[in-house]
Amino acid sequence: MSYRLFNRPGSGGFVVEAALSLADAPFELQEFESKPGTPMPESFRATNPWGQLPTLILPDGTTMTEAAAILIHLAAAFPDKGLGPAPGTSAHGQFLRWLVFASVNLYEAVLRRGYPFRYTTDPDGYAALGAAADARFKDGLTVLDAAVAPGPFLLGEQMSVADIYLAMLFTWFHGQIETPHLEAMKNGVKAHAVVGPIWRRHFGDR
Ligand SMILES: N[C@@H](CCC(=O)N[C@@H](CS)C(=O)NCC(=O)O)C(=O)O
Repeated sequence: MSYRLFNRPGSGGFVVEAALSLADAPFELQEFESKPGTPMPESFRATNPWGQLPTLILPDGTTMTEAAAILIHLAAAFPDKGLGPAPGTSAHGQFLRWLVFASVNLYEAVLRRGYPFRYTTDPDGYAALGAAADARFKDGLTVLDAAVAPGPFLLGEQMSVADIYLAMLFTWFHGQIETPHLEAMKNGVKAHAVVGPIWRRHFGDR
């Protein structure tokens, strides 16, 4: 029985693809060609009523959405693969804390910039909304940089799927920022033997 992952190159399913690969889980990838930052076709709502990627169909046919939730699930489903710390430990508390922080603050800021028409009915407000989203994203990255210190990864020496998620979000930021710990963490993710090739397929040398 295999997982089925819906995504498109450069979109949030990158981290799910990386997690499935680290878990050695069999999966089938269904990739859309549309560009990140553009809405999915309405017909995709038959698969995910919220119309977003990543969408993961589990081997038993259950549908999962929300990248952070999928990562938490996969880490629990493959406890021997080192995707995340053991549930109940304080490291796991940090793992959950920063995954959720990044999901509700950083990912959401990316969406405010990319899909402003969902956040205001006033087209004249798009530019201001995007600028405020970028500022919020930058503030979030600054907070995360301190959380990752001293590194090299969020939880120390051991990379988890939270690092891959944070590195993906960090890469989506187009502004200028000094976040040396996030930079080092991202380089560690890119250098990983399994994750590196997947990264390059999605993000090239970014
Ligand atoms: N809250 C969702 C956000 C997912 C999301 O926004 N995905 C983007 C791709 S990176 C998407 O599907 N965009 C198309 C759309 O929103 O119509 C998550 O954390 O997984």
